[in-house]
Amino acid sequence: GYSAFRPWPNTTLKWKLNNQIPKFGIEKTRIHLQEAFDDWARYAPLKFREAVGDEQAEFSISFNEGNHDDGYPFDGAGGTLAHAFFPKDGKVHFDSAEEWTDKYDGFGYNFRLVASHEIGHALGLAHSYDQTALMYPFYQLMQPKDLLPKDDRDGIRALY
Ligand code: TQI
Ligand code: CA
Ligand code: ZN
Ligand code: ZN
Repeated sequence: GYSAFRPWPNTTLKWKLNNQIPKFGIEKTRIHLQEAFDDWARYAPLKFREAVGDEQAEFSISFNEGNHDDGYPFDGAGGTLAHAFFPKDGKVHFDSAEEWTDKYDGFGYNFRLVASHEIGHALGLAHSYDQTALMYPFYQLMQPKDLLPKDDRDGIRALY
């Protein structure tokens, strides 16, 4: 319901993808991102859609390599995979040097899962101590077709 403390006060929030990696191309990347946003939209009064044309967007998403002028350079394959900043910054960056995948076979880093985790941060969620949570700060495969883990659902509902 309504809370004076919603980190993003609007109900509908827009996102914009600025670039792509050859591995997925633009269309797949857009689909995975919308799915990652929808992971959260299912459990809170929030709607996400891609910005159209030169419409202003709350979330600015890009793939970056090395130093990219926000003070948090990426580090090549391994190490940092991605980062996002707390509201109301809206930047979500992915290290383009990573082995991104859209499979759930344990090879590479699953783009949709990492994107959902980063969007959690961009929506105002911190890390969780619950090992089953998406916001637990260690990469682990989970099936996104299932519900988001209870800890994450509780977290987003508390904020929105
Ligand atoms: N990037 C860190 C992360 O997103 C960056 C970070 C550290 C951070 N502390 C933060 C961002 C506090 C916001 C608030 O957690 S990461 C994982 C996980 C990373 C790690 O590259 O280490 C995921 C990115 F959970 F698997 F460890 C995505 Cl899913
Ligand atoms: Ca890296
Ligand atoms: Zn960055
Ligand atoms: Zn994190």
